[in-house]
Amino acid sequence: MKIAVLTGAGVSAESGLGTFRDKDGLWTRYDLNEVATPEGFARNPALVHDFYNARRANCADATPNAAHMALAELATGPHEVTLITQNIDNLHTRAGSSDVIHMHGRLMRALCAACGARWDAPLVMSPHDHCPSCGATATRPDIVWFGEIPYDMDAISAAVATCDLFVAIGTSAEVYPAAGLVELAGGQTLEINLAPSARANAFDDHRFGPASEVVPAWVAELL
Ligand code: BV8
Repeated sequence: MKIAVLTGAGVSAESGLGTFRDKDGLWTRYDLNEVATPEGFARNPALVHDFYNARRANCADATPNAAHMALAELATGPHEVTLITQNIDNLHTRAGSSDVIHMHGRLMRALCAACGARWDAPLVMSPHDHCPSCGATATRPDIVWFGEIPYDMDAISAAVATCDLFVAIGTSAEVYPAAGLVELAGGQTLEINLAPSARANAFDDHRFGPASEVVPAWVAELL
């Protein structure tokens, strides 16, 4: 089968990386307008760098869990798997998945807002960092903030529209265009989550429970 998988923060929750909207989620502790919008970055780049420096440190200390490992194993079988993630952590790649589509960017990458150059981010970024290409001090985390266009939308739309099976794992389906991909899905649709998401009714099938338990069991069936 052609399988398109979309993951969200729930797949990394059991690796100790907080989700956004659950109890004590990131957006309950930080104002997303301050730390995850281009306007917030323009107002206070130091505040935004501190926010992502803390998440980069957490990510460096975290390890992939059984859900990440199972999705990497799924791609080694007979099925053609496209792995799309809303997550900015690198746990899918560290679990062995290749060609992961990071539609909202990557914590471990830096971007020059002046010339568009990209490079591996240092653990700690600051507003005084110079771009290694043009020298400007306009460096930012290579992350898609609210109001910005997600990355690789053409490849994502094509993979979802032509798949036999679309699976959303660990996402609340509150943020668009990611939450609308189920509408685009050409084949069967399955939601794997701790609890029904905001778009649960749009899916044909559902499996509820912790990703580290439900995803390996589902992958074992497919393999
Ligand atoms: C854009 C990077 C134009 C930063 C992120 C239509 C309607 C309404 C609003 C809009 C709309 N279209 C656009 C908008 C505006 C906005 C939006 O959607 N706002 C929301 C808040 C209403 N969207 C945008 O601005 C997007 N850009 O639209 O540009 C455009 C339009 C069309 C086509 C092209 C361009 C840009 C959005 C990207 C913003 N950046 N992240 C950062 O990470 O700091 S979004 C961020 O939140 C995440 O990346 C993720 O994408 C998103 C949602 O989070 P989830 O991953 O779902 O996490 P959440 O905590 O919400 O849920 C966790 C789930 O896991 C829960 O369901 C829980 O039950 C479950 N769970 C928990 N533990 C476990 C578990 N499941 C299994 N096992 C467990 N152990």
